[in-house]
Amino acid sequence: MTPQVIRAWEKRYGAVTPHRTETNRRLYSNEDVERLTLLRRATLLGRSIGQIATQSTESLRALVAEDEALQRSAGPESTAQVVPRKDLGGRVLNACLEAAKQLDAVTLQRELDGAFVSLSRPVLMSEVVVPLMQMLGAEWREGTMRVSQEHLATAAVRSFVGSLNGAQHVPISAPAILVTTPHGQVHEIGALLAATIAAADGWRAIYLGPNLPAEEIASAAAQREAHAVALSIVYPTDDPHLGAELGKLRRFLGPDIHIIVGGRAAPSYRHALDEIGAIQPPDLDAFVVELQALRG
Ligand code: B12
Repeated sequence: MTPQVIRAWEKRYGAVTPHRTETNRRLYSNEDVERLTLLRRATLLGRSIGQIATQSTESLRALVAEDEALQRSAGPESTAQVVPRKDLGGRVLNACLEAAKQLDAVTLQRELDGAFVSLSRPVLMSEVVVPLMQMLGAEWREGTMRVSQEHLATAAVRSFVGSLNGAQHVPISAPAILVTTPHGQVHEIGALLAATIAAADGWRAIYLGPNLPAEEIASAAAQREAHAVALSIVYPTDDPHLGAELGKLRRFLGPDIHIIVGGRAAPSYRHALDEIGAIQPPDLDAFVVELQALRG
């Protein structure tokens, strides 16, 4: 299970409630692990997570035992009929990775388009797009994927997520949010995802592309009367110029425009981000919560 799925099951369905350390890290008990395992097995057998997430561990054990017995008694022919609906995201993910390894952009695009039709937008993001990017990075790092394969997949995902942005109709009166990455930050998929999510939440999301100097972001914000600016910071974690760039951005924007910052490297710049009063949601689910609070 990916961390995204575990967190979504936790937040959206209350499947487990892990303890927290003083630094707010999650600590899963043996029972939490057992619950997640049982829930995973049950969803693979066709159960919907929403219907079973809060059942007691004991009744989950019984339910899984019953479902697995049923499946065994139906024989191997029946497995195809036990449609792992909830696991569609996982299947698409594997198919996308395989297509990337085959350098098959057509299949990759088709898988993403198919998932767009079958899955809700948050599930599509949290169970397919984000884990796909993370797995591409991991496989590249581990040497099981070539740079060309990763680049092909990134290009396909970039154009797919970009097309989702264009496809959303938002009233002209909706508050505007500019989305970009600051100067020196070239990884843009996080920003694109943030733009898609903001648009789905009813914002007029204006994606400016990556790697923009503070003055360009501020001038675009003035031109489009933006309520907020969202930035994605992914790599590197130690850019000596980024703190100053963020300070400039706050000065140019003035105090009233909200700055929201996410991305895997954002916590490395916490000090500078705190200084400019940036909202720092740890993930895209928390981003939605912040967006709703700002609108409210
Ligand atoms: C695609 C990719 C590239 C592409 C980017 C193309 C593009 N147009 O974006 C290219 C090929 C250019 C590239 C280049 C490099 N990359 Co690269 N890349 C990736 C990869 C595979 C995906 C990045 C991505 O889009 N992630 C998806 C986002 C959505 O995930 P995320 O950043 O974790 O964000 C999460 C949250 O933080 C949140 N979020 C993100 N943005 C925002 C914004 C807001 C407002 C909010 C609220 C939330 C939010 O959403 C996500 C889900 O929760 C990652 C692997 C990975 N694990 O991410 C490596 C990775 C980031 N790259 C890495 C490296 C090392 C490089 C290079 C140095 C490689 C090289 N030797 O040349 C260069 C650096 C280029 C540069 N000048 O900076 C490393 C960084 C390691 C580190 N120390 O941090 C990674 C992690 C790969 C790895 N496993 O080692 N890369």
